[in-house]
Amino acid sequence: MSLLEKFFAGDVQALSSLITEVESRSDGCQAIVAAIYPRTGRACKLGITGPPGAGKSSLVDRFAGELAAESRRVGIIAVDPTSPFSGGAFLGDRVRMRSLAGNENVYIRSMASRGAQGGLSVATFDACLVLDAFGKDWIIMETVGVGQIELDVAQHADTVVVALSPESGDSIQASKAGLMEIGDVFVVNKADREGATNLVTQLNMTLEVRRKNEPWSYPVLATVATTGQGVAELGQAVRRHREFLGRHDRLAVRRKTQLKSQLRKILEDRIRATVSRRFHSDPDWDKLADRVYLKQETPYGAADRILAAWRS
Ligand SMILES: Nc1nc2c(ncn2[C@@H]2O[C@H](COP(=O)(O)OP(=O)(O)OP(=O)(O)O)[C@@H](O)[C@H]2O)c(=O)[nH]1
Ligand SMILES: [Mg+2]
Repeated sequence: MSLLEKFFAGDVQALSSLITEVESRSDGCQAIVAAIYPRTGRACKLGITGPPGAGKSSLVDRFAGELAAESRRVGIIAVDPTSPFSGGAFLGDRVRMRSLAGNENVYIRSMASRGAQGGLSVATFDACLVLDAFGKDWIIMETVGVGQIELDVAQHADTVVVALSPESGDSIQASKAGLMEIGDVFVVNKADREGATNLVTQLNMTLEVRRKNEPWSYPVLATVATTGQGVAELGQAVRRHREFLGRHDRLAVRRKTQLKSQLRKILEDRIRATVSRRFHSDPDWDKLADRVYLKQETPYGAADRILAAWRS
């Protein structure tokens, strides 16, 4: 049986291998996506992001556990900003989802962002396609809300949950990182700690403008991931957002916007690859550099000529 046949037969090893392929951006990537693409689009995609240590993994652990108990099949991608490329199903320290270990309805995969640059966003998108085609009902992506790449990944989701905690000025961090703009549902986790009620109030105030201008309620929930308090309500809020998207075609609009940005990234990747390939192999570059050095041409003029030569 070929790898793809095994994959379609539900083989988890094959699932892992395909994700490894798309993560490495190997030449086989394109063929994989072509083979699975018609079977994608069914899964609910949830992104969860927030400052380091807010309790994202603990929340995912609980939420995914509830879904799995309802016989929902769940795929989790944890984007780990610290660990080097692992290539396998290695789980970084940041993925604390102990209760899910061994749960046959749940597949957890860690993807490293260090060294991946812009490719990570494209790779995670493809990894979601793989999980979707495998038959996962829910795909959950956890990212630390620190940089543009992580925000891009979170925005592949149909619903974005922003998780904060009352510690270390999380609300300030959230607005700096642009998290307030990308969230659909907000969570103040560690509600057992001092300052949680304050943070809920602050968030509600910040969200007032968005609530006025848009037809969604942008709920703010308090949770204690370690005990599970509030996690059922979080699940309800996520489902309500899903229903909201289902009305008036909003889900399709959102996904098309995501596809446009995916297309753009693929094009940028390809153009970057073309430039670096030609830069190393094209002898004309040396001649051009000579001309520019001798003031026979400006760098811009040379660049224009190169582009024109490529086009023809
Ligand atoms: N007191 C308290 N501690 C919590 C709560 N939720 C999580 N924690 C603890 O906070 C720490 C971080 O939790 P994680 O779930 O790993 O947080 P995270 O946001 O996934 O962390 P990173 O992925 O490293 O950014 C762990 O020690 C948890 O046990 C909570 O509601 N209350
Ligand atoms: Mg985590």
